[in-house]
Amino acid sequence: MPEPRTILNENGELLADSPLDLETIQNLYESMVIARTYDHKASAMQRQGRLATYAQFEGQEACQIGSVAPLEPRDWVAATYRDAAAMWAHGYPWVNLVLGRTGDERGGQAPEGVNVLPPSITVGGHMIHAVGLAWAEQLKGTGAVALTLFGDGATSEGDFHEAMNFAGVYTLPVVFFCQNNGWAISMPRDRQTAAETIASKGAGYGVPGVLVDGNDLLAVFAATAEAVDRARNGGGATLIEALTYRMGPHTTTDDPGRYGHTAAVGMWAERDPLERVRRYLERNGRWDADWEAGIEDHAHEIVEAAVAEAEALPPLSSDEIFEAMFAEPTTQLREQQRLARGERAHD
Ligand SMILES: Cc1ncc(C[n+]2csc(CCOP(=O)(O)OP(=O)(O)O)c2C)c(N)n1
Repeated sequence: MPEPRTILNENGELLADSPLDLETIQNLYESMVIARTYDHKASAMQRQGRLATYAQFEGQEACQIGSVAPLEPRDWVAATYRDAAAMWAHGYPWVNLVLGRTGDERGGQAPEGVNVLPPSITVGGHMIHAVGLAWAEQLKGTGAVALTLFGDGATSEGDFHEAMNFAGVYTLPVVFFCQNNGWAISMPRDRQTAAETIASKGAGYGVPGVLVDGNDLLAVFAATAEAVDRARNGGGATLIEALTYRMGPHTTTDDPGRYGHTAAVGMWAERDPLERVRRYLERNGRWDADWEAGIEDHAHEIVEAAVAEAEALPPLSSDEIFEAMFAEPTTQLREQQRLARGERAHD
């Protein structure tokens, strides 16, 4: 197994030059703290019956915050049910993410100008969308790129092949970011593919593959920044495999104690992506307990405000539910809407 690219080791020491200055790292650390605060809050809300099924991302914060950080607002993010932090980091409001988990259709609508697709529940389907967006941007000559995040399990879907192949042939400005978190529900990574690494699959499509330490914010940032730069400058797609671990269950409906997931949690806890950055900042005189307490308070304020806003919204009427999906509702939806109103489906 080749060694993944690492810049910041577990003790918070640099193994190579940092791609970012200390102030930017402080800001990204704060984003990771906000993301984790949201993750804990959402899990608790699900337990209280205030959210439907929730997919935790604890342990994957460096992947999600670090990969989005090199993007410009004009770039696109197409991600999954587990990628709330990445979506938020590119402008998708927490309030929409909360709403989405209550089944409220308004959660799936990004505000105007926020180039983030709603989360894909269909494993792998959104990679195709990212390629379509990248193709459109290429045809328009805008210089915008698309970043798509997905799991190790998604690489076994036909969509992965189609997306990678098309992106390779058309030299599209897209970055494929695989968060290899060890599991696809109960399916371990070694049952997912016989390939030594997922990154190596890029070769079959003429797309460079990069293996990176997914719990290292700086390595994730550097690898993605290089891939984004390449894509923007006409060099085409890159496949990044970020090695990380899903610290919690697959979702709040999963019991990870029933398969081999839990044994590795302790080892991965020592590689916590936040702790690593915290140590680095402390070594460089940029972290102390007061500063931490301040950003944690701020994180709670942000998350609680989003929850309060989402829960204060009057629910959609049954009529509005039918309007939420398409600009022009389909004939079937119109029919269902008429039925819900108590009208006859057909005249
Ligand atoms: C097309 C499709 N098949 C199956 C499922 C059921 N399912 C939901 S999540 C999941 C595992 C996905 O694993 P991975 O891609 O590694 O992402 P992770 O959940 O680990 O982030 C499966 C099989 C689905 N949502 N969509």
